[in-house]
Amino acid sequence: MSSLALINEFLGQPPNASSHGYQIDHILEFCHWFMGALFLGWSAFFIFVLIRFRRGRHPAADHQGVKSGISTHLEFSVVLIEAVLLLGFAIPLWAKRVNEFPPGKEALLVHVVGQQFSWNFHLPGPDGQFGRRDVSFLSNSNPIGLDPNDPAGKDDIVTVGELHVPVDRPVITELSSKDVIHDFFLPDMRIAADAIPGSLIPMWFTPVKTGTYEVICGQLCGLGHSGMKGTLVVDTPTDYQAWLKERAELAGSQGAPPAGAPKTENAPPKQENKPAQPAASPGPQL
Ligand SMILES: [Cu+2]
Repeated sequence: MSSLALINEFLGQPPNASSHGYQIDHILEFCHWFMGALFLGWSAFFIFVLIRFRRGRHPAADHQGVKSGISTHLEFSVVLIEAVLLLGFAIPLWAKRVNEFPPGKEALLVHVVGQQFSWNFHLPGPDGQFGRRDVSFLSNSNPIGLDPNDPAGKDDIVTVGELHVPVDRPVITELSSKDVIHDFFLPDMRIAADAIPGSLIPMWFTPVKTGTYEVICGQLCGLGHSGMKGTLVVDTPTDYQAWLKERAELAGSQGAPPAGAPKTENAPPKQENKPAQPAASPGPQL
């Protein structure tokens, strides 16, 4: 089986680094070999037909068509195998991914906000609480629109392009987008889900290998789509805690979010001015 699995590697798939990924890999292996067999079979049949029904041998068209039942049996077999793949393997695996989320306490929850053309990551910080987000607070220095007046958001960690997670712990990413539809794709984790403006879409995986992995956008989202990449760093628990501490200190020293905050804090009576802010910010929706 391991030599059969080389087909995935041959086709450029990176090694799996998640707990469920081997199941995806088995389906992919089977599909690749099956498609390879079909390609050879149909190609051979095509060449046979070209020779067998060449003009030299059949100057007049035959309107009877095929009389043998072999082609029907072959086609039925292909449909049967595909139905077993879909109903027996693909749909149950997909159902497990979308129905069986790990318990909230066990998992690490991260907000992921896509935008043209980068990924923003939002972690709750030491207090474990996410600060409120609102589109009216969006600015270049506050890319996810954190409410500067919400105490829960003071220690929140916001990073652009790089997400750290601990190994062997389930991660739930809640996906959204500020502009168009993106797709948060982690090829090494064998998982992807769309980030859609106005929706919060949960996705989960458990990284089982430490390392640095690629985050890409899986939906053609504009001219800069090919550059919409990020990094997922899977740390040991100790390294992860050290990273959290470093980021929390950074967030504490800068105050979260850095900009946007003084404007609203200094002018509480001018609440009416708030709606003017979204017009200045590039992202219309969060
Ligand atoms: Cu994108």
